Amino acid sequence: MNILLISTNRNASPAPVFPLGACLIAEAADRAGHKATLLDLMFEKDPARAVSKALKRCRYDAVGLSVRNIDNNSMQEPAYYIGDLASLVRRIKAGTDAPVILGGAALSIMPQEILRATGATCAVRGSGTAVFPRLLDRLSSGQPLDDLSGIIVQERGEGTRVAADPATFSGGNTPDYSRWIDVNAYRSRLATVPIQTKLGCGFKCVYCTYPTIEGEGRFLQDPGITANSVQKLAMSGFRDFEFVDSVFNAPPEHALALCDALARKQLPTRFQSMDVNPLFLNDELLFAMERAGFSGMGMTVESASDPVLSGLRKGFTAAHVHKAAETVRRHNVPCLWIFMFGGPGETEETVQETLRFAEKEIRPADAAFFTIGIRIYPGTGLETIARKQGVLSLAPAEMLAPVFYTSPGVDPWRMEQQVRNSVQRHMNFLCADSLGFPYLPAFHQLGCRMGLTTPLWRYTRHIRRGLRFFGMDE
Ligand code: B12
Repeated sequence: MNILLISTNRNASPAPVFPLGACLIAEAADRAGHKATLLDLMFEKDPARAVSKALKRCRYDAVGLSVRNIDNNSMQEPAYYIGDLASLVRRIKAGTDAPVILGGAALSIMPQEILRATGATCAVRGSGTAVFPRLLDRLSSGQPLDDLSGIIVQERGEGTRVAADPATFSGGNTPDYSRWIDVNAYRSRLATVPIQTKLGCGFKCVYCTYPTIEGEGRFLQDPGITANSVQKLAMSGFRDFEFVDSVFNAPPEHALALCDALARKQLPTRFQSMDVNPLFLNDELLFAMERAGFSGMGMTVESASDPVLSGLRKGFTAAHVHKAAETVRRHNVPCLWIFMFGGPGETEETVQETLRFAEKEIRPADAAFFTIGIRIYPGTGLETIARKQGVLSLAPAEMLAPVFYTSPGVDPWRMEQQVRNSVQRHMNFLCADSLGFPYLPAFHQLGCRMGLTTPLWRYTRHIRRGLRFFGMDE
């Protein structure tokens, strides 16, 4: 079959992200004997026109859309992407009779709602590398779709989520990017190359969708295979890699083995992961990360206060957070501390406790990133808590446009003031809405031209001082 795949993500904040999922699906279709073309909308000036042009150029038998984001998870500056997606589907249907198939992380979270909002033919829930070729076979032979595992057809229930097929995962989890997308456009904006080293998440954080997207079981990629993939990409000029696993250092021995395998390769590369868990952080792992060439890590502690950590079911305590800060201070890997204010159990005192931690324990050269309010997704523990507390009354089907939780134990306005005061006084602190500020994409391009390397948050205090000098950082 002749397949058009469209990567619909146009969000360039904090940086454009390589469409890993879309490239993997294109390669899976290709391997199955179909002819796949990938249209990446990330840098298209007029995406609607680009789609119409593609549909006029060629006759396609199926159109697949990769949908990464529903929204931007920000209560302060919410962005919602499904409205644009619906317009895009309408435009595609006006230009072709081919079935429109949706897939991507967003579909794993709320498949029926997105199908209903867009009017697409069907959706794939979970990994598509094994399912998409099967779906194409059914389409080409005119067989029904709705009994195929992982496929959701409008208004016929939630469908089963398909776990990724380990066989497909271990064989082909780093696509040949240059074949599918404009890699230079990504690199010139300091985008990192995503690398997946495992699948699944066994943690029970109340707000999180990762177990829904990837499954609760765990499949670990052989570190030697990952290191070989990185080496291959390094040989074609890629330098900055980012591990996109749910949690990088769980299980810790897998992360350690991976760092050792990468260090042995002696590559001119830099690595990052935005999801490091304080529970499994120790000197041994940090030494290994230094040897492998880590240029940054995100420590997703969310809070430094026990009532909130327990309310969020993070599985660690404030003592672990403090210990992680001591460990980080003994090493050279730059660290972005990530906090989420307003979770179950949050009060004015717990906000103060977390801010005190950030102000005292985080090195000035490191950075802290604060979000306020937590996006509630259907099916999560947070949804149950919010309903019990009377914070949420919308039906699950109405939760596609973002809805946020803040603890009834704290006045949201007061909490925001507390956090903003701290950000005002500490130039290495960032709020979620700083990422939405209009200069960020330009900063990335400028940074790249100046020879700066990612992650740019390492320069937070310098950038903010510069902005403050020009009256642009209040
Ligand atoms: C790593 C990650 C990041 C990294 C990305 C680094 C990088 N270089 O890529 C960083 C930290 C930068 C990041 C940022 C953001 N992220 Co993020 N991120 C993730 C994470 C953990 C993994 C994504 C990934 O690469 N997965 C691996 C690839 C292979 O999987 P995949 O793309 O989903 O593709 C598979 C399937 O979906 C399917 N598939 C994909 N496309 C298609 C198409 C078709 C036709 C078919 C059939 C199947 C199919 O098959 C693929 C292969 O198995 C996910 C959560 C998760 N566990 O998925 C969140 C996630 C995608 N992020 C999310 C969000 C919201 C964001 C931000 C908006 C947050 C913010 N406020 O800054 C930004 C947006 C960035 C941007 N420019 O778009 C949400 C999106 C859902 C939502 N709520 O809207 C997720 C799901 C997390 C969540 N909160 O639930 N993110």
